Amino acid sequence: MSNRTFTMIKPDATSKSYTGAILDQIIKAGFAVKAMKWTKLTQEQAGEFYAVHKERPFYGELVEFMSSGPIVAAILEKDNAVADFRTLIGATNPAQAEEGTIRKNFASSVGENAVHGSDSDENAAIEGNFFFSNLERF
Ligand code: FUP
Repeated sequence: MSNRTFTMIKPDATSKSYTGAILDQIIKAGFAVKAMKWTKLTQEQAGEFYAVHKERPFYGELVEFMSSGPIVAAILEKDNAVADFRTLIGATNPAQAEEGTIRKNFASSVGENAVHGSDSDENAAIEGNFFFSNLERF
């Protein structure tokens, strides 16, 4: 069990000005911000980030969407961070997400689902390293 996870607030949520409300919910749930940036992925960067989904039918749409506007990338710390953050954000499809979860509150569809959360300690480390150098973590 590691105490860090990685998240992105996705372009659908930043464009609807949900960034502050989502960060508020994350912090109130007990996560501490260890690194954070407001940035925009190129198509190439989005393709690389989601390379594990390359063969999936939604890959092209996913890359297009994730490079369509600004995102907030962050490394978060809490005991049991990966699992607890997945609980906080809810199911991939917001229609199936539990009441009160971030995706239930802010997402509109399975593609445009407001936030990303790492699915394992290993991927949390890989994804955090994709965005942040050691000089950008406190
Ligand atoms: P999650 O771990 O909940 O973010 O979900 P997945 O790893 O299964 O999917 C990664 C991203 O691919 C999702 F956030 C949105 C996108 N996706 C689709 O667009 N359509 C699908 O049917 C499944 C996922």
